[in-house]
Amino acid sequence: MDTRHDLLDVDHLLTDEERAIRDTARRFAQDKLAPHVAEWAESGELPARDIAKQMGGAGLLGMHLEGYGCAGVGPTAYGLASIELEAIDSGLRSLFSVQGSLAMYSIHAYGSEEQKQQWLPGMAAGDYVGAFGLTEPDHGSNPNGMRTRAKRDPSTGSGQAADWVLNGSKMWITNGSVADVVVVWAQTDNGIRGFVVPTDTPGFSGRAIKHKMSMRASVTSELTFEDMRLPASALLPGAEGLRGPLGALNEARFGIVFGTTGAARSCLETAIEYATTRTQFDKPIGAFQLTQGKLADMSVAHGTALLLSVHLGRLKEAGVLKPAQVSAGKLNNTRVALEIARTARTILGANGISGEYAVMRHANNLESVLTYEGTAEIHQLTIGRELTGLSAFA
Ligand code: TGC
Ligand code: FAD
Repeated sequence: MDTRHDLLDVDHLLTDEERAIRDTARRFAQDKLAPHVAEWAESGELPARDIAKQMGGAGLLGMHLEGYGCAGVGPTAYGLASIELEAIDSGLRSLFSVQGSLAMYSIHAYGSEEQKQQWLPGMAAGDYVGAFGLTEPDHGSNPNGMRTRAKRDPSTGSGQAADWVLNGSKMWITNGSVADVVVVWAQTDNGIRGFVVPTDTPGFSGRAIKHKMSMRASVTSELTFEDMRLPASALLPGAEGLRGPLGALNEARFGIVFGTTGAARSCLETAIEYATTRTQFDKPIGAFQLTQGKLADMSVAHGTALLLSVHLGRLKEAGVLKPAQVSAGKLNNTRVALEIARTARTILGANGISGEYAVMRHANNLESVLTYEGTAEIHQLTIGRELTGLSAFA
């Protein structure tokens, strides 16, 4: 156990199998992603399809799902893999989360047997890239108001289930413009429903959003659907209402609880290394009490965030994890990671803003993580509702 990276010995709480999965994910992340990530972030160009293929080959995509080519590992092991990816870059963990926990989970949990057979093995292998379209330009925190609409087409021949016609747009969709398949949430005459949409369907278009100052090593897109005809079999039969997308979000938010501690760990490691090698006033800056105070606070905050993650992992394994507890983990650990990244930035002085170190990239990414998968305020309100029984959303 290395107290520099795990002060509280959270490693002690893991099983041998979980440590082995964590070590495999770490090797993959260090060997295949770390050498290239600064260049991807600098250029704003991510070879997402190639990376998905590599993640699939390493058994990471949909690793927490059972069957259909997925490994079926436990929640904590899945969380540990999220940490190793986010220690490299939140954008790479996003690719993994959206594929496994949003797109694949939705098909796995709500799909027909035919949909599962058609998509999941290829998505697990990384041959197909998936995306999840909930947010719209005018509806982010309140997806209930979404305008994307799926209507039954009355002209469909008699005796067969009616086709659907999809119109609308989605915004800020991770993997969207490089995806093979998007799980799209839309209003129907019977409330919000999910559709499995192959991106080669006529009427689909995707555009990558440029000029991002955060999540530069991630593909983020605007998607448009114009009179897209989908067969009746595109509907996810098992999801009705907002419960469908929120159930998938619960899975992805759980991964973020762990993942953000990876970004925090990376910043802490960099800050310790820098503080022990950078000299000012004839001393390593790590010998100044103010620097040690920062490092101590960062390490305690990282350790307690990691402990919280493993605790929530154990609750999930026991089948008793509540959405408000996931909100508590996402809210706390994202804030903690952002604070650690900002403090690490100060320890590195001017070097803190350089792309040669990862801390500013992590800090900028974590600003997105604070907003996506439910903003910090939405998670505060979710916890507030749990505590008071009163909804303050609207
Ligand atoms: P509300 O009445 O609370 O719930 C509607 C129905 O959903 C059920 N439910 C949940 N089910 C599973 N997990 C959860 N976490 C759930 N939360 C609620 C609930 O039981 C209810 O079911 P039923 O059967 O009774 O109808 O809904 P509301 O309208 O009050 O809205 C609540 C609110 C504001 C919290 C919700 O709209 C929300 O979470 N908004 C935030 C939207 C959001 O998170 N968007 C994320 C888009 S995807 C993304 O950001 C991907 S980023 C890329 C990456 O992951 O890396
Ligand atoms: P808004 O909802 O407009 O919120 C703006 C501000 O108002 C926030 O501070 C918010 O907390 C606050 N606010 C809103 N309502 C309330 C309230 N009731 N009480 C108090 N404060 C409130 N979405 C997807 O569907 N799929 C994806 O793959 C995806 N990937 C993303 C990737 C990135 C890099 C980013 C940045 C976003 C992504 N999103 C994705 C969208 C993300 O989920 C939304 O940005 C998020 O849900 C917030 O929506 P909004 O940006 O429209 O903000």
